Amino acid sequence: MSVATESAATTHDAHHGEPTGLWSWITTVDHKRIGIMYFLTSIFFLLVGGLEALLIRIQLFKPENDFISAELYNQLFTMHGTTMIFLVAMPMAVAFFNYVVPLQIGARDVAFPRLNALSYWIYLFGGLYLNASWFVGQAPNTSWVGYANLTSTQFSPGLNVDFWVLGLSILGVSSIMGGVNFITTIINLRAPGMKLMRMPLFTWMTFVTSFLLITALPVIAVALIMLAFDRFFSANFFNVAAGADPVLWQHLFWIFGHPEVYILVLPAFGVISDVIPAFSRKPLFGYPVVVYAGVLIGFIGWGVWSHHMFTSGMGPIADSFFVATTMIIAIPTGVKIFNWMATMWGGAIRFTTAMNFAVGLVALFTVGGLSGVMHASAPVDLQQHDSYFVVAHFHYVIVGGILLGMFSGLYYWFPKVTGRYLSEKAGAWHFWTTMIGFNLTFFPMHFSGMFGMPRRTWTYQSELGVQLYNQMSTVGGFILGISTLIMLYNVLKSAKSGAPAGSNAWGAPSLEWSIPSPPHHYNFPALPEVRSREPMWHDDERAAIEAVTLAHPAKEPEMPGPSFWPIVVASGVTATWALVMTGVWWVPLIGLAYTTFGVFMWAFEDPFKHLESSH
Ligand code: HEM
Ligand SMILES: [Cu+2]
Repeated sequence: MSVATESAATTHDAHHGEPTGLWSWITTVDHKRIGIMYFLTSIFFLLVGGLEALLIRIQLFKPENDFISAELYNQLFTMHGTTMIFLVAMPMAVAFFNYVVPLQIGARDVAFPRLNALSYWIYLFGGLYLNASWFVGQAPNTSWVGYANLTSTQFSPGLNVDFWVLGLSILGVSSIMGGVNFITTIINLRAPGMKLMRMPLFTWMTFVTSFLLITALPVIAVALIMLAFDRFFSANFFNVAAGADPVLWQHLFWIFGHPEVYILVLPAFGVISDVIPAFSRKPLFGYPVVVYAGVLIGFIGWGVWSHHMFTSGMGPIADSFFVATTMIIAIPTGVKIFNWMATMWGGAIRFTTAMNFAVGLVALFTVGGLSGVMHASAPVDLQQHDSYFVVAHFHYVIVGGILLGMFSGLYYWFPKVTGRYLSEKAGAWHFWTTMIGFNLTFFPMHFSGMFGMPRRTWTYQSELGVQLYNQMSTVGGFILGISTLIMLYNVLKSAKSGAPAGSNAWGAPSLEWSIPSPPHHYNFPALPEVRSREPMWHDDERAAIEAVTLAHPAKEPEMPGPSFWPIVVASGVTATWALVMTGVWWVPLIGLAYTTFGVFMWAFEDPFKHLESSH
């Protein structure tokens, strides 16, 4: 396709026919806008969780410090972990699902646009509710895994655990609905010729992750409801005095919790499986193997949960079984790492910031993977469990593996979203401060852990000899904080004044690069026909596709109208759970009635009705 047509298409006002203003965002059902809102909200919570981490790090800067109280410390690490997992890492991936997946498969939106909006608003309200606990001075304080029977009313009489149980219950609703939406979208809304085995890897990993979402989240939902019954209605699911087994909670939590780590990491793997080929100018090496490895991880992820419980006394048979499955799951993961490296091998590599973050992920995730295989061995884990060694391990996989993947995706897709590139110069600063800050924070934790520093402990004695390691971690933490500010600056500045990007900003192979940047609100004027895995890399196929995707339709495709009801129902769902807190059985029914009203109005609303806009 000629350059002239391309620039003509990109200078065309992409927002034509699309209302602007606050109300249009509140009522939007456009997957692209919802994706942007998910992203910005998750960045907000990243700042909150990061601030909590820095307070923790200040406290641990020197032995026997009393910068913050022990009680506040408990709240800080609990909210830090809970925030980073449920309000940052998961929704940031969902931001990319939202923005990118429909564009990659040639769809105009997700299968259920209003449900999609509902997922977002529940996420926002659930996150705000959880953090409202700070304002009454009773933030959750029993760690992000909330082990029984610390969470019983006997040991946690305050509102802290109530906020946690109810907040996570609210958030789970959002995730499960998101999973349903993306499974349906990917099965039903692919453009002609977009066979499953032609889908970009990011869409594939979204698909696998969505199945994990709809299967794993219900497990924790059940556990949370049982805990809520214990707390609010004096049930005895986890009450040892009444004959309960507190280890039951650990099983339920980790049957959810381990698949959860793959819910977190598979989307990041998907991102870099698209980014590495794009910047190596080579198709992904062993595409089917990477797909199957992802699917396999999804399955085996269900059989390893008790590696979190080696110290709970399960006995040698159970221990051996979970040692074996845990080592087995390292295989498909290792396979992916080799495929990424083989993709780069002999390629014409361009080290853009997106590519740097992708390669950084491969390096750091490998470190975290290796320390993971170390404590996959039960006797070794007896030494490492609940020490800072484990904190080092999971930050290498979570920050090194997940957050870096999200940043790679940010630099990669930002030109599609805004029509402008992020600054590569600020990007280089962001990347290198992240790498330096991250390794300085978390590598020394391997040592402080091995020398006996327990995790989730307010302070330590100088005799332990871990002060230097802790000081390194604290300095590194602040460098990491600065790197986040650099990213924020880059995003805000480049959104306004970054270099303009064409429809295919990087010369990348997949379908999202065939439409203008930013896309029209209807994405595709007509559906293109896909004939291969890298449609934009085959000249004749690309020409045929762009003839469709860059064309100006005589009449714009009709899109679902905006709706006010998702935000109403979301506030209702949140209020219903939150009102359980009152402990009076009929009070939540008020929230339920309000929710029911919203659901009815939603059901009878004409989905294609166009609200009068300010436009
Ligand atoms: C995306 C980024 C991050 C994620 C997903 C994340 C996740 C987590 C999780 C799940 C925990 C466990 C909480 C618990 O023990 O209940 C944790 C603990 C911790 N995190 Fe992070 N974290 C992130 C970034 C950071 C940063 C930037 C720092 C330091 C500057 C940090 C420092 C810590 C510390 C010190 C603990 C241990 C608290 C304790 O148990 O004493 N984290 N993190
Ligand atoms: Cu696990």
